[in-house]
Order: sequence, then C-alpha cells, then structure tokens
Amino acid sequence: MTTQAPIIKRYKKNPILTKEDVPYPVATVHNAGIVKQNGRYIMLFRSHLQNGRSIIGRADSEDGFSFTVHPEPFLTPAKDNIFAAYEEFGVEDLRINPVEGEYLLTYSAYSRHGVRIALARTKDFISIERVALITQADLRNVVIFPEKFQGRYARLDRPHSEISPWSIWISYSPDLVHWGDSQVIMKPVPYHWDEMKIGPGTPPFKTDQGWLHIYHGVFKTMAGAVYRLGAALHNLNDPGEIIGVSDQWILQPEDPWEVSGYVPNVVFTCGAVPEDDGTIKIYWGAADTVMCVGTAVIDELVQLCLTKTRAAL
Ligand code: BMA
Repeated sequence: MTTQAPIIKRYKKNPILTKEDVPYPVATVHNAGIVKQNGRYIMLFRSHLQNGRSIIGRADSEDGFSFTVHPEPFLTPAKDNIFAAYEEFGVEDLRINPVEGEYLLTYSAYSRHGVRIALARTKDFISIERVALITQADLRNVVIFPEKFQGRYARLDRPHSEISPWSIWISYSPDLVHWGDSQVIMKPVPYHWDEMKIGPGTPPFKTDQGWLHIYHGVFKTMAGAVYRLGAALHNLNDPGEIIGVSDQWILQPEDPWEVSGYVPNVVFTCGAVPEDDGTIKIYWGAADTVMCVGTAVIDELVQLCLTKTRAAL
C-alpha cells in the first residue's frame, strides 16, 4: 500500500510562535490573520490574557516562518463609543482581508450580549479605524472577498442555529456596513469529518479556476470535538455558487501541540498567503495554544475540490 503525501506540508520547525515569544504576559498564541505586504509578512494573532479574555498582538516576518512580536498589543477592547459595549469580554480570531488597496480587519467582539463581528480598516497596520459592528449576536468567522461583484462587497459568515448544523452563508453589501441578500451556500455533511459544524477560515483568494476558501469543520467524538481544515472552490463571477468542496480534509490535528494543549485536537485557520510560485502558506492555531504553518501547492487544493468532491448543501 502506498501512503498518500500530505496535501499540506508542515513546516519542520513548528510551532512558529508561542507565548514565550510574546514580550507581555499571555497564556496562548493562536488563530492569527496574516497578509504579505510589500514582501513582509504581518501576522495579527490572538492571545488569551491570564483573566481568560483575548486580545490581538502583531508579529512580523521576512520569510513567513520566523516572526518577531511587537512589544505592545495591536488591538485591545475599545474603551469608548459603541465598540466598548460589545468588546467588553475581548477580541478574537481576526482576519486580514485585502480589499481595494487597504486591509479590512474582521474580528469577533465578545460581550455580555454575545459574540458579533466588528470591522476595522487599516492601510499601514499603524493607524486603525473601527468602522462598524457588522453582525448581530451569534455570528462569527466573517471573511470578505477581495473584489466586488456587480458593485457589491461579498462576505462569508457562520450564523448560529439550533435547528440546522452551523453552516456557511454569503451576504452582500454596497458599503461594508449594511449587509443582506443572505443565503446559505455550504452545509456540514452527515457522518462526515465536518458533520457537527463548519465555518469560514481564510479570506478567499483568486485562482484560475475559482475563489479558493479554506474552512474549518468539526466532528464530535466521545472525547470531545475535533477541528480540521477543508477546501472549497467558488465561482469567480458568482461567489455564492460553489463549484466543488473537497470530500477529504486537508489538515487534521496530528503533531503533539495540535492534539494536546488548552483545547485538544484543534487546527483552526484565520489566514493564508498565496505566493507567486503557485504555493500557499497556510497558518493555523494548534490546540488554541500555539501558531503553526504549512505549505501546499494551490493547484493541488483546486484539483481536490474539483475531482474529489462532496455535496455543498
Ligand atoms: C471555536 C472558536 C475558536 C476556537 C475553536 C476551538 O468555536 O472559539 O476560536 O479556536 O472553537 O476551541
């Protein structure tokens, strides 16, 4: 029997970032958004503080593997205006969405009212402008497509539901603030690795064959939930149409720091960097404790979606 080469090749020196690398006291380093700007990798990672609430830190790298953390946190809960009321319990799982020459930051805002998504914008990762809270409560994992479709922005998100397993939806907006025309486009498959819930992971990025989106899927076992990563391909002109979803996962917890830690058996992505040579660096939080990276060939991910396909809905 031949063994299949893994589709995502783990970096040999994982984990690439841990709490020991952070110059202020934190308990974890995980679920980071990432982007390559003028050849420099900028990572915005989540850390639990020692009171159990989360903040976002920044780390920079020249090669995408070796990162240096900034001395001060990048984003902490707002102190005034409407954001203060909804970020009271912390900010989590930030995505960096490159859109029209700037970066839209979408992150979970936690408060006594539940979790919702806040949108901020930056051009230089120095000055940040909080724009709006773009969801009501119980909606997480917002990623925004890099381009507009017929004049409207498009996003993927994941509402909470007691009736149906949590699924991926698309919504549109003329101005990034008001969102609508929502539709469910991808659901968990029963008795499948993602049967319990799925949610958006990386901001989608363009390939010749469609928008590639790496998402997370969860399976409930007797020992708790297992978080894995999967891949889906969306129509280039109509992102609400899914062309193919890989039937098999592309990454599952295997390394010691993925199978044990603060939350065992978790790989969770908020960002990836497509490179000019046709590869992609995918970043994931492992066990909600440390950050890891791996590389894949973009076309192999696309082919998985196109040839080893499961139903989208
Ligand atoms: C999800 C989110 C993520 C976390 C994951 C595994 O519901 O809370 O931030 O990484 O669970 O604990």
